[in-house]
Amino acid sequence: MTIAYIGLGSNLEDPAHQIQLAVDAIATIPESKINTVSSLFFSRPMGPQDQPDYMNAVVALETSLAPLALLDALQTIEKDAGRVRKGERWGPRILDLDILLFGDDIINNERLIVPHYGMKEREFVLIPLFEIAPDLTLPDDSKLSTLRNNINDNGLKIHSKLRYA
Ligand code: PH2
Ligand code: MG
Ligand code: MG
Repeated sequence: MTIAYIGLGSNLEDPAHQIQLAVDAIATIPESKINTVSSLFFSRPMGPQDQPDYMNAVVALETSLAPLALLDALQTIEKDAGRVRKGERWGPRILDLDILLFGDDIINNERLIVPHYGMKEREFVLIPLFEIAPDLTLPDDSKLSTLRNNINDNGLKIHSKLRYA
């Protein structure tokens, strides 16, 4: 069993509802069990500013799936939520599910890069992750608590709690 941390984001079609539906869907992934779910956070868009604000959260999932099998499951959930991939970098999306960490694995292939390349610079990842795993150390030996203490919160705030089984 490995603990995978998954970042959830949405800024279209009732983002808070999309994130709750995504947590419900993640709970049905085979060979896996949700360990912890962060609060639901309101966040300002990174990237183009002419897009709606986001909701973000992080889920800790205990899984015996291989990383690419987990990625397949997450991409199926994104698709079922109605996500259409438009070219725009950092553009608006109904649902984004990113594998942030997969245990201490370092993964580099055409489909998947773990740890997530942007996670150390993103308050909407570090702060929810710190909420559920304050003692975490990343595969490069950096401490999450240090990263969290040095990040600007950019107006990030707790919106509500998420339900999970
Ligand atoms: N995701 C992006 C682009 N910008 N901004 C916020 N606040 N939250 C996100 O999850 C996010 C973003 C692309 O993945
Ligand atoms: Mg993303
Ligand atoms: Mg993504």
